[in-house]
Amino acid sequence: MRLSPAVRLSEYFMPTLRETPSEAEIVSHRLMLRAGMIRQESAGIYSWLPTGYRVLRKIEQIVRDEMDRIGCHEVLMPTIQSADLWRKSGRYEDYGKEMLRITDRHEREMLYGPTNEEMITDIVAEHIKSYKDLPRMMYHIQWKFRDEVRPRFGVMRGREFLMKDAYSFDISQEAGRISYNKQFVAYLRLYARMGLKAIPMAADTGPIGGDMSHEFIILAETGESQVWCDTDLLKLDLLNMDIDHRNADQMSEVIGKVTSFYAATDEMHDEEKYQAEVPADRQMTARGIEVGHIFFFGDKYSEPMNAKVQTADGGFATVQSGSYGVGVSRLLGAIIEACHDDNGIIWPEEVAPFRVGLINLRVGDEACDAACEDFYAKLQAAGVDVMYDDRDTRAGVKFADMDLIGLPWQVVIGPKGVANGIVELKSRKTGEKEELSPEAALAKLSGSK
Ligand code: 5CA
Repeated sequence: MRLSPAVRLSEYFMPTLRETPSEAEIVSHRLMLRAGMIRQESAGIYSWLPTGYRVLRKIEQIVRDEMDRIGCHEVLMPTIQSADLWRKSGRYEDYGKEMLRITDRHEREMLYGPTNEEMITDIVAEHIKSYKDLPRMMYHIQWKFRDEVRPRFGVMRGREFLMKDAYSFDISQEAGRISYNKQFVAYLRLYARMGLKAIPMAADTGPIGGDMSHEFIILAETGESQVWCDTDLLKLDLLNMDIDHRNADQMSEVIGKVTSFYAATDEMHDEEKYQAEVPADRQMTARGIEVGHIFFFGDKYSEPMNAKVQTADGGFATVQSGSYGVGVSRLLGAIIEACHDDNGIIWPEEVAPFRVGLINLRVGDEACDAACEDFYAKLQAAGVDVMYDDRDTRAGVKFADMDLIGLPWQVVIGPKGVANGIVELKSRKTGEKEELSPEAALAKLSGSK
C-alpha cells in the first residue's frame, strides 16, 4: 500500500493532547493518546488515526518484506470463521470465553477468529495432494479478536489487534524444522530492522500446542512477563549475521548458536539450570514484552483436518506444520516503550510516520512561506516523506508537537534564517542542532536513508 509522501499539518488530522490522559497506565499508551495516534472505542478496541495508522502500515511492510524474502506468500483470510471448522480440531470448546462467538441470521454459529490454524490447514487439505507441492509457507496480516479478561496498556493487550500469522506445511518433521528455522531467521531480521533488540526465548506452547516454540521478547520495565537470560546473547548482532535461508545447515548452525544461550520466560524458567549454566556476572533478569511467538506443532491440526499428501513411494503422509505470529499492533506500543524520552516518542527511522518534520516559524511571512514551500517540494522530489507544520500557531506549540510525535529529523525555517540563507536541522534522538544551508540540509536528509 502506498503511503502519502507528504502532508501539511493545516489539513491533517492529528489531535495531540497537552494533558496526560488519566486512564493510561504506561508510557507508550500515554504517548500514543497524546500524539493523537489512536482513540479508544471500547475496552481494548481502538480506531487508528492518521499517524498511528501510518506507523502500523510501515511495520506491516517490514514484516511483508521479510516474509517474501524467505518464500512465504501473502494471503488474506476472513475475520469471521465458522464454528464447525473449529469443532473439527477440537478447539471450539477449549478456547473458552476468550473466543467471541457470533450467531448469524440463520442461527449458524460463527466466531471472530483469534487465530487461523484451522482455516489455513483446511485450505491446504483441499488443494495440496502431493509431496511435490510441499513445502509451502503462507501468511496473512489480519485483525484478530480475543476477549481478554483484562485488556490493558492500550494496543499492547487489546481485544481486537493486528497480527501477522504465518503457517508452514511440510512432508516431514525434518523438513518442517527447516521452515521453522527460516521463520526464526526472518524474525531476527524483521525486529532488528524496526530498531529493536528482540531476544528469542524458549517458550511454552499454550493453546496453540506443539513441542517446539520460541517467543521474541523486548526488554522493557512495563513488560508483562519476567524473563531470565545470559547477557552474552544480547551482544550478538542479530541483523548483521548474514544468514542464508536457502542453506539449511548454516541456518541450523546459527540458530543453534543463538539458542544455546540461556533465555527463558517465566513459564519455562528453570532456576537450577540457570544457576548451573550462566556465570553470575552474565545473569540478567528483567521484564519483557512478547512481540512474536513461533510454534512447531507437527500434525496437531493436519491430522483432524485430514491434510494428507501422497508420498514419493505411493503412500500417504500427514502434513507437518508450524505457525508463526508477530504482534503487529502491539509492536507500536513496544517500540515506544523502548524509544522515548520525557518530551515524547523517538521513532526509529524505518517505522517513523514521516522521516522529516518541517516547521515554518512565521506562517504568513512571504519569504519564510516561500522558503518552506521550496524545501517541502524538494524533499518530496528527493523521495523523503515529510510532515509540514504550516499551521498558524505559536512556535512553542509546534516544537512541543514535533518532539511529542517523534519524527527523526526536524527542519526549522524562520525569517532570520531565511535572511541569512540557513535552516536549522535537529536530530530528535540526540537533540543536536546544526545550522546549514537548505541545500546541505537537503543533501543530508536525502542521503543517509
Ligand atoms: N497462531 C499463533 C501464531 S501465528 C498465535 O496466535 N500466537 S500467539 O497467541 O502467541 O500470538 C502471536 C502474537 O500476537 C503474540 O506474540 C503477541 O505479540 C500478539 N498478541 C497476542 N495477543 C495479543 C493481544 N491481546 N493484544 C495485542 N497483541 C497480542
